[in-house]
Amino acid sequence: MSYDFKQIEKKWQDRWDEENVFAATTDFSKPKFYPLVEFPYPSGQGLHVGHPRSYTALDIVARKRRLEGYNVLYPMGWDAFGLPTENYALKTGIHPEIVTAKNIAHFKEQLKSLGLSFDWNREVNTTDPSYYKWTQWIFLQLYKRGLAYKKEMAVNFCTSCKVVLANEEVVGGVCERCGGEVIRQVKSQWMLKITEYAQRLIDDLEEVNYIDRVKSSQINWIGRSTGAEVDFTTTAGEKLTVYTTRPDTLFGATYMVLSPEHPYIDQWAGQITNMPALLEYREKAARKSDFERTEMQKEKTGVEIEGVRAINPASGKEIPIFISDYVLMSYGTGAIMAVPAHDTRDYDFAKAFDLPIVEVVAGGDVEKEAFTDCATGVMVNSGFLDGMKVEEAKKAIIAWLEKEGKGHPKVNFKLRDWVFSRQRYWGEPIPMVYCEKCGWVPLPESELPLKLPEVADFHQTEDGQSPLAKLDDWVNTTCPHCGGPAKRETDTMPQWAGSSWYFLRYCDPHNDQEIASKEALEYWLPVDWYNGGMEHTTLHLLYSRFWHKFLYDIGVVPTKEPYAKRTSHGMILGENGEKMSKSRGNVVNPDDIVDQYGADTMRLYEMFIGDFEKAAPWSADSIKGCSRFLDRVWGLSKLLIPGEGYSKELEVSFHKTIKKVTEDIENLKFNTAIAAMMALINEIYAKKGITKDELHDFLVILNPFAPHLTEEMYEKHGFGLMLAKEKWPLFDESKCVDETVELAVQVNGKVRAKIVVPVNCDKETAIQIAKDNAAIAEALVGKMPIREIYVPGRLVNIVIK
Ligand code: ANZ
Ligand code: ZN
Repeated sequence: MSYDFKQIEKKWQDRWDEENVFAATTDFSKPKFYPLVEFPYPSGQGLHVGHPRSYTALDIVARKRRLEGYNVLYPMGWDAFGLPTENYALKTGIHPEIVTAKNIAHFKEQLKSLGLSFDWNREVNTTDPSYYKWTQWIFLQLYKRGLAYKKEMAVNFCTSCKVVLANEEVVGGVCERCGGEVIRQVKSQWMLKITEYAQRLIDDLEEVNYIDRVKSSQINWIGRSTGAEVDFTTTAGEKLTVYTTRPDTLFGATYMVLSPEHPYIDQWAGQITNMPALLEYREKAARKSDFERTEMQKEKTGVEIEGVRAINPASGKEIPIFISDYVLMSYGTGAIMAVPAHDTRDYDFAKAFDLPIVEVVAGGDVEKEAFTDCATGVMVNSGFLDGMKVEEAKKAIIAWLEKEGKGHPKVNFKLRDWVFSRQRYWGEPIPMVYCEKCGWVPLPESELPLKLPEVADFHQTEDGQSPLAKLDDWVNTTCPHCGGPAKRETDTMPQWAGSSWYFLRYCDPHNDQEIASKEALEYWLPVDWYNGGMEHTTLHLLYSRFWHKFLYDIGVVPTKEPYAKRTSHGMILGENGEKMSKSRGNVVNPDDIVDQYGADTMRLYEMFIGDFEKAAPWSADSIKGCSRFLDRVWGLSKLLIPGEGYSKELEVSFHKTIKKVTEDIENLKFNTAIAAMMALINEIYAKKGITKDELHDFLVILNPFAPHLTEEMYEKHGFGLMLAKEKWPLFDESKCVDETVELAVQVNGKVRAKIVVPVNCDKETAIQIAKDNAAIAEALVGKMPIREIYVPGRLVNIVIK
């Protein structure tokens, strides 16, 4: 029997809205729970089936915690600045603000149709000036403490679109939009000093409960390495400093390599005799991405610097210096000592340029390949290091370098400072002005928000500046410091800005004096449980942890870490097991599912689809199974029998199922929680009866998964005003074990053994347990059972010939 989900779901969504049922209260004496899901980018495509996987999961947790008596803040908002909307504006001329409002309205309607229990009173929108006022305010605080600075940086420039591209718009080295060639162009950019927080971003992971794969990808991204800086003298006079993780191999350094952008090349122009060749190579290297440049497999290229040589501080030997694109200016010192015997890239380069390869760690075969193993080798050809193991030699050489004043230990991080400028329109204006006399001057906080001005044309200028640069009236302003003429910054912030602190705003979203009140932040922080995609594990998670730590340092927030717990859901794939995409034609629209089966089925299905943390293919059959299950729940009304409490037959099953659902929800095992409820309903149907109390508790535990149907049945049976205000049922651990009974086992009517089985044991199981008994097994050897009799609670009789 099907139920009328269309009517029921609409009715309850309206009721929840009207009565503000899911609003977090400001009663800070209650225990709190703050679950968070990543707020979406309101794209033109609308919601996809991946969004509800995360949103429903934490909705289930949120709903359960409310029933357990917590004050729950489950908020939602819009991460609405960014490229797709801007690109749409470029194509159609429609203002991003209009498109954003329309997309948000659509998303919101879709989310509401899923019955998600968000507190809509706290909705935030990163493109709203009352919101980005605070994004700009945080930027000013960073600037005032020296954590925002301007720097010449290489950016991606599409030679055919003539625009500056974000890294994510460069796919496989070409422009994502036109496939045109992308080159690196140097521009002055705002940078944020996240590197200052690198060590703390690693250390404080100890304090939080992140799933392992998230934790380790944060650590890898930050990329801490330990080694030494070593000074080489040069025939040009200046010393050349390198960073190495293998100072033990110093005696094996047979040449050096500078990054093609290294400033020494220009500095040494007087001594260098092949400058044109070097500059030509530098020009070519500028066209490649860092990724291409450092690829292991790629053929090594370079040019020797003629006229200047270096001296190895350990061996005293004079060695050549090259430039090559496999050395990056952005890491270490932009220069390396090359040890071809023990580094693969140096090895390939030495082979290509016919350079000496000197083995300094014995144990490999350097005729064939670089020997990179540090654990087993022993030092050779290395003077006072000979005979030592690698780790020992590292210590000895660093001590020697320090004594000689030629080097010191050094820790480096792969993490780079955050390029914070975009030459784009649809972002937060950076609240800075440039004055010829005073330099960069921050806008006074009283002038925030600095609103994004209207423009007629969303294209960048010919020279790749933001469209804001065309607004002379807006650009030309007065210096807040000296009152003289000044120009506004025309770069805007990256999309990552607004999402770096949004969880703070939810705590007190209408506050126009501060980010949020101290009391609200004290009460709600940290976020108790944050779920989101693995694709946001590095950038978003790291950026928001960085901002949070900064805000902690300046006394704005009370916790060191923003999120106490971080989990991540697997992707939902198409029925064919491939990623859903328009081009594959396997995209499922959540609206269609809600329309055909209802939101409760959609929710239940997305939670039943498989292990929450793993990718799972869509399955139309499995949706039907979930829909049938809910029909059977609806049918329970017809099975009501008189009686109070749990019936004797179902008591253990109820306690067990409540325990399982209670615990599984907390452990992201939504699929097994649902399976347990499905098993319980089978038992109820088999028994053909359910008491009112049993029905009541069944509805409560199913409610977080299928909130509409359960509310309707709850009302229909007069249990109370609203299930959302109920109490989560408790289970009794001691009643979670099956009651057992002893059976006599006879063979041809004669008792041969006694066995213990569960009270409600079925025939098949009882016979199996009997046959597994040693005495019975022996009696049956070589015999043929012709009849098996089971009298529940009393005996099993096996008749043999
Ligand atoms: C000598 C050496 C010998 C190295 C050896 C390695 C093995 P991680 O672990 O990533 O920090 N390196 C240093 N700066 C570089 C740059 N700007 N561009 C490219 N490579 C650079 O790696 C540090 C190692 O990468 C350094 O240690 C250096 O090579 C190289 F048997 O120095 B090594
Ligand atoms: Zn000035």
